[in-house]
Amino acid sequence: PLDDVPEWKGVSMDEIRKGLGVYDCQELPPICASSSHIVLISLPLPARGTPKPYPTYQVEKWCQDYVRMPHSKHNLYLVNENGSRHNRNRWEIIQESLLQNFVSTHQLESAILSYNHIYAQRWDFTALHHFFSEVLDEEETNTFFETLMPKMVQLALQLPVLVTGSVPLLKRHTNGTISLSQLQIASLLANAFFCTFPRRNSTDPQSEYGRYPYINFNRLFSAYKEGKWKCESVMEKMKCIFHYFRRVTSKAPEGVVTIQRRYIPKSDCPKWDEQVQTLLPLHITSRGTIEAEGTGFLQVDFANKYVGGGVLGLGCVQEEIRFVICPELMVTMLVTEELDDTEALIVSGVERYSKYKGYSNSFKWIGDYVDETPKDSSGRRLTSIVAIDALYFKNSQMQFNINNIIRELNKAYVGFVGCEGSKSNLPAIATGNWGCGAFRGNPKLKVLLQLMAAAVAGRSMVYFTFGDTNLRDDIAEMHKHFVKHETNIAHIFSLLLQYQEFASAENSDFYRFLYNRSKMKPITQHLSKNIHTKLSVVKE
Ligand code: AR6
Repeated sequence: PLDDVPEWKGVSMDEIRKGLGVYDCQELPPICASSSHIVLISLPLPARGTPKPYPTYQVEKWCQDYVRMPHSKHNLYLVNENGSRHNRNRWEIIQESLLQNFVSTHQLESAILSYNHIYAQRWDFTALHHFFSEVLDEEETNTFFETLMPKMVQLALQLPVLVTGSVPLLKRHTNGTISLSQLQIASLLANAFFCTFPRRNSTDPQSEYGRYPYINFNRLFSAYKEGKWKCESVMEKMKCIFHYFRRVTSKAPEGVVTIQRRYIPKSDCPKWDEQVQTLLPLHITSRGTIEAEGTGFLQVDFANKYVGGGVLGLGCVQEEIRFVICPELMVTMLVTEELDDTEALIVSGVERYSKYKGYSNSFKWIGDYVDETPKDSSGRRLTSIVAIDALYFKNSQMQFNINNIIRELNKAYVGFVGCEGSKSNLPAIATGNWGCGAFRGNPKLKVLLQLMAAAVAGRSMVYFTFGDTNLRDDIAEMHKHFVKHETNIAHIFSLLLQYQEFASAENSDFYRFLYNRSKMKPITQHLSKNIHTKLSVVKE
C-alpha cells in the first residue's frame, strides 16, 4: 500500500541535477601541472594502458616537504653484521626480506620486522595471524601465499620505477594538489602493507610525522580485540583490502586520481551574519547511501581530522567503510597532514572494488564490485569525495555554542565551495548525518549547518538519513519552512544564536523554536547589536 508514497521528500533527483546527465557536472578542472599541482604521470595519457610515470628518470627529494620514500638512497638502516655496526641501504634489506616464498603470516611478520627491528617488541600481528588461521580456510590461505603474496611483493618492489617523481606532502594551511595513477597508488599501498615507509611508525606527536595519519599496515595487523564483534569487522576490512590487491595485481588499473587539499584562512570564510542567500533545493531520502545513490555528486566523507580515521584500527563506520571499499583513498593518509578547522580534502577518480552489507559490527565484505563510473578527459573516474571532519561533542550542549557553529559552517563551506577554475557547473552535494554518529552531533542542527554552507557555496543537496524516516520528514519540513519564508542565511544564523542563548539549555525542541522565532521580525536592533559584539569577541 505504501508503494505510491515516495520514500523521498523535497525536490526530485532530476530537479537536483537541473535536467543534466548524472556525469555532466565535474568537481575538479582537467589536470594541469603547476607549482601547486604536482602531476606524477606523463600527460597526455596514452590511448590505452596504464599512464606512464613522470618524470622519465628518477628524481629524489629526501626532505621535509616530500614523502620519504622507502627506496631512497638516503633511507639507511643500522645493522649489526659480523660484529660491526654499520648503515645499510634499507631498500636492499626490504628487497631481500620480501623476495622469498612466504608460506605463513609468521614468516611475513619476521620479514616486516627485519627492516623494522626496533619495533620487534612493540608491534603485534595478532589480527593478521587470526585472519589466516581462523577466517580463511586452508585452501584460501594456500592460494594467498602461492599467488597473491608474490604479486603484492612485486607491486611493492616496483615502486622505484612506478613512482619516479617526488610525492609532495599536503601540509597544514596550504593549498596543494597531487595527481597520480591508480597503479602508482597500488604500489604505494603495497608498500604500506609491508610497512616500508620510513619515519612513519613513531607514536610521538612531536616526531616528524606526528601530525599525519598512520600509514604502515602494522596498525591493522594488530587491530585485534578479544570479544567477537570488534574483531569481526577488522576481518571483513582485511577481506576488502586483500580483494583490492587481488584486483589490481590481476589487471593493472588504468585510471588517474587527484588529491586536493584546500585551505581558506578563517578571515576569508563567509561572514555568516551577512549572507543574504536563501536555502537551495534539497532532495532528502531515508533510503540509500552516499556512495551508492550519490553517484555523480560531491560525496561527503564523515572524516577524522586525521583522514582515514580508524581504517587501520578498529574503526568501521562511514569513513572507514568508504576507505576499505575504495582503498585508493588510503593513499591520502600518506600525504595529508592533520586537517585544521578551515581545511578540507577532495579526492577525485577513485574506484570502488568491493560490495558490502551491514555497518559497524555487522559490516561484511560480500564480493567484487565492478565500478562502471565513466572517466573524465584526465582519466579520472567521475567520483569525487570531500573529507570534512566534524567536531566531536562529549557534551551535546556544546554544539550550540557560537564558536562551534561557526567552526562547522566554515568546515562545510571549505569542503563545498569548489576550487578556482571550477566554481560553476558544480554537482550537488551528497551527504547525510555528518558528525552525528561517532562524533555525537545533533543531526537536526548539522543538516541545517550543511544546508547553509551549501547555499553560500551555491550548491543543492541530496541528503541520506540512513533509514531514519522521522528525521527525513522533520528536515524536509524545516527546509520547506525556510524556503517558503525566504529566510536568508544571516537570519537563520541569528536564530541559531538565539537558540543558544535562550533555549538550548532547556532542551526545547530545536525546530519548533526556529519556527516560532522565524515568524517574528528578522532581527531586532538590540539583538543584532548583541550578536555583533558576540561575533567580534569570537573573531578576536
Ligand atoms: N551513507 C549515508 N549515511 C551514512 C552512511 C552512508 N554510507 N554511513 C553512515 N551514515 P559516522 P561521524 C550515517 O559515525 O559522527 C570515523 O571513525 C549514519 O546515520 O561515521 O562524523 C571517522 O574517522 C551514521 O550514524 O560519522 C571519524 O573519526 C552517521 O551517518 C568519526 O568516525 C554518522 O556516521 C566521524 O564520526
